[in-house]
Amino acid sequence: MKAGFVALIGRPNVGKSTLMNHLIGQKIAITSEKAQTTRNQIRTVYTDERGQIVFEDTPGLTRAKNKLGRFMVGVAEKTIEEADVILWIVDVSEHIGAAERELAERLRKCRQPLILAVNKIDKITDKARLAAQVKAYEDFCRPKDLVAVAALKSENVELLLDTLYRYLPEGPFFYSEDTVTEEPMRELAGELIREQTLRLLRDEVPHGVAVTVERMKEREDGGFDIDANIICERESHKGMVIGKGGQMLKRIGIGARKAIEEMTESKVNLKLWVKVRRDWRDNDTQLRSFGYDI
Ligand code: GDP
Ligand code: K
Ligand code: MG
Repeated sequence: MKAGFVALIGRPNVGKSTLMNHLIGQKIAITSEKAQTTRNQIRTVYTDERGQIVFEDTPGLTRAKNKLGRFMVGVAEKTIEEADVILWIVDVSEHIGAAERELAERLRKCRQPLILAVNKIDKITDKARLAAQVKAYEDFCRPKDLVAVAALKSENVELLLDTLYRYLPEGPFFYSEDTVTEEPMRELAGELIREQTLRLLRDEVPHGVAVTVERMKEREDGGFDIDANIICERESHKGMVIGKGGQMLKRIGIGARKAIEEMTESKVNLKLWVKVRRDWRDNDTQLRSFGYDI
């Protein structure tokens, strides 16, 4: 049987987390149109008759502006070192930029096979233009193998799995056959709440948001009671999270509850509080208390 680790690498917003969710066929990693959505490493497991693939989603390797940023870059570096195969994801609708040049430089030092996933092919309808863009990325990235995909539509995701298996080593499984992730349920719930803040709030606010789940208790009837805090960096941000007459917090709560109900396949009763912790992104103690293992 084949078994190994695949690191998903690429600049922010190319669709790494979306692709991982569609590769395993389940939503584990949160996604949004904003950079820095993924902060921690998220590991998921795909098992079929051919073997087992452990995917490691990463925060993008961006320039760090604070301690949280430096932590995120460290996570990505460690993931690259531990991988058997590097899966580099690019957005076909964007031009090759400084981020790709920096990544190419970094990945040149890697001994592992480099597979290129050219994502978002649904965004270019002109066949000739699409082919030209794919070719440009291939010439630039010089991968061992290439698959053009549309992660959001699960297009060519099977083909990508076939390709990854080809480059994985033979070996025993790392996880039981039915493992999809080892992330604790309450952490996934916290991420789904943070995802709503990313989707509903203006840019600068969610980048300074952390979510802590204080309580996640299963009721007798199988539902869950959840109490969570939305932590922000400033009083002004707290005001925006709550919104006029509490409207924004209500929308965040409704969206998060639906997402957690889908994940747990149970009824959820969610209570949210909003708190301010000044500049927590540069505070070691607070970073740790919010689950960033620095
Ligand atoms: P990450 O930062 O690389 O993890 O990117 P995300 O997975 O968070 O995705 C960034 C944005 O791109 C989200 O709004 C996704 O819905 C979108 N996206 C991802 N894959 C595709 C795709 O195949 N086609 C299109 N049109 N959008 C996509
Ligand atoms: K994103
Ligand atoms: Mg991501």
